[in-house]
Amino acid sequence: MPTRFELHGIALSGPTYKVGLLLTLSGEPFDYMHMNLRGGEHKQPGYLSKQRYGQVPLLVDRNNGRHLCQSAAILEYLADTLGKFGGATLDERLQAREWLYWDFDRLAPAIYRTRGIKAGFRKGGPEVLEMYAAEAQSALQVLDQHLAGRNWIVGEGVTIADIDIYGVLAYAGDAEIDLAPYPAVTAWMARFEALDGCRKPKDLLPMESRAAA
Ligand SMILES: N[C@@H](CCC(=O)N[C@@H](CS)C(=O)NCC(=O)O)C(=O)O
Repeated sequence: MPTRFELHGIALSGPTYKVGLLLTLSGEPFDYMHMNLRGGEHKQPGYLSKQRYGQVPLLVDRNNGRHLCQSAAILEYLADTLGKFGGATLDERLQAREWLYWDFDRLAPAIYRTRGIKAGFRKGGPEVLEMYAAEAQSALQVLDQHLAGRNWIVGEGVTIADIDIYGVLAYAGDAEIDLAPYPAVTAWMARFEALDGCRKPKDLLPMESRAAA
């Protein structure tokens, strides 16, 4: 039987990492297709017909031919279809979704874009870096207060909220954002990293295409 999932992305992409992380934590094998972004592969009509935004990641579910875009929406889809990490109740599910929206509004831009500037992928001078540092700080304060006295972001178990937000904070070091002032966040990250199947970005996605083992 062919592998169910096909993930298109690049190893350096945080949003691609999040999707690979959920699949890996679920023990779900996937074929990985490296995209040549420098060569503009993601802007070719064939790819655009599956990923309208011309971005990575793209997840293909071969069981039903669906093409899924936007990492947060993909996490929700996988939680639904695999019956994992979606939250134990409707309220938990709604809260997890709230955190996904919050992440892409408040946390991810500051961390991912600072990382991009530091790595030379994005342009940005000291004022921009200062703005993102302040945004990251304010988002991290919210998260730290929320996590104080809790093991996971929502309810009693790991949900897509944890996977999504870990998938951003895994790059805090690259962005040179110090997490030491946020002890509840660092304790939660250590708990997350101890999960079976958890891999750091550099250990999860290869620099080339790879068929599922
Ligand atoms: N909101 C999107 C963001 C995806 C994204 O920013 N992808 C980047 C790589 S990390 C990309 O494809 N950049 C190329 C482009 O936008 O042309 C998601 O979460 O999937």
